[in-house]
Amino acid sequence: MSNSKNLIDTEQRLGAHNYKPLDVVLTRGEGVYVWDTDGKRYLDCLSAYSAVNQGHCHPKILAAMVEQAGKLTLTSRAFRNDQLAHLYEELAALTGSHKILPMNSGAEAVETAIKAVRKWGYEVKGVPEGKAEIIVCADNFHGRTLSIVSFSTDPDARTGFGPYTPGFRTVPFGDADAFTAAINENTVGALIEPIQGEAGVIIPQPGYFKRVRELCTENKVTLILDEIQTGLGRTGKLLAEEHEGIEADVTLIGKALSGGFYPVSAVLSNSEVLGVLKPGQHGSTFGGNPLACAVARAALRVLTEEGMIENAAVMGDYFLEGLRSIRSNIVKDVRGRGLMMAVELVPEAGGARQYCYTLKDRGLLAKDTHENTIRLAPPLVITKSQVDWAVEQIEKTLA
Ligand code: IF1
Repeated sequence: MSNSKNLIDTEQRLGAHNYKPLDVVLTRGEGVYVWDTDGKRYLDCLSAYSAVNQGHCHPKILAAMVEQAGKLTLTSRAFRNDQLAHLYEELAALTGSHKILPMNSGAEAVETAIKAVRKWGYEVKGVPEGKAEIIVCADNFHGRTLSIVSFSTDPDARTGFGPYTPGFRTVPFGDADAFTAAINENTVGALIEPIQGEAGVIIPQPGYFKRVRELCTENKVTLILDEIQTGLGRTGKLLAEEHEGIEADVTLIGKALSGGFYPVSAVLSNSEVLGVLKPGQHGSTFGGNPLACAVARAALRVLTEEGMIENAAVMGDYFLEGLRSIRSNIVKDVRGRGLMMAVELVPEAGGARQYCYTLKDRGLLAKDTHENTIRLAPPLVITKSQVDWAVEQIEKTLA
């Protein structure tokens, strides 16, 4: 029995079965490539759901991590550390945010934003205690906590986990009229993904976000954009909101904030919303720790210094063009922005998963979503010849 077979069997025997991964056991990564335990190389077109935008094991992020790990890893927020202020400054300069709250996972950033806008609603907007409402979109994905799954519309994510947290109102994604109708005097916030990832890379019609922005401003509703997946270069801009010509009141980032080395997330906002949180009202043992901050600083630096955002824009256009040129009677739709792309297959194709297995055999890793969609999101350091090679494998697989 091969080593990978043993590892898979052990995982199956001892691990909770809350995932059904592709049966490839990875042991090493560098740039756009990962290697399995048999030494086979793959082009990674998932990038850990956009957490490794900077490429696997980026040497500069690695060096920052190793250096900081040998100096100081964790102080808790009971004391200060000499990395957090620098991360704040660099994030503020990059994004124009006035206030920042560091957490770890993406879901924690989402929870933090929900707590802050509710409190802001009571203390600043004057909503009666316990009445705050937040507008969310159907087919959202914001994480796995109880409050977040309470407003999921995916039965797998939600069913069986009640009782559910109240205070959320669901509207169809991309429908500005429905959004308008959902606003009332108790609406404190709207939580939206600029592009819905898990739903299958769904990009709303031009003008939708402009209208949402106007409605939020007119009605004193805090616009929270979940850029945990779309942010930090993935779509060819630092933040996906830039494609829409708008600015959120609260922006959530995570995943690539550490280049995949460590869970680091952050809530970015104006002073008014995060300003309502006073000492003792929110926190985390690990949030803002010096190791996380040092890693995040390096991850942000390489993203900008090495031109990765521009590369994502150029290679994204090129990759999409390549995908659109594929002649196949099982392709229903090709869509994407920057290097966040999807190929949707016709239902008669029999599901995207089998094609992901064929792609794996050809040396390309991608993940199916929603039965019929292959999601493609390589690291932002991908080159033109690597895109050519990827398109060729996808073409051969779908032809
Ligand atoms: C899993 C999906 C992607 C996210 C957005 C918050 C979070 C995520 C927009 C929470 C997380 C994940 C988690 C991962 C699968 C992945 C995913 F398919 F489920 F939807 F990326 F597309 N907001 N996305 O995409 O961040 O707490 O996980 O750090 O296995 O659940 P987290």
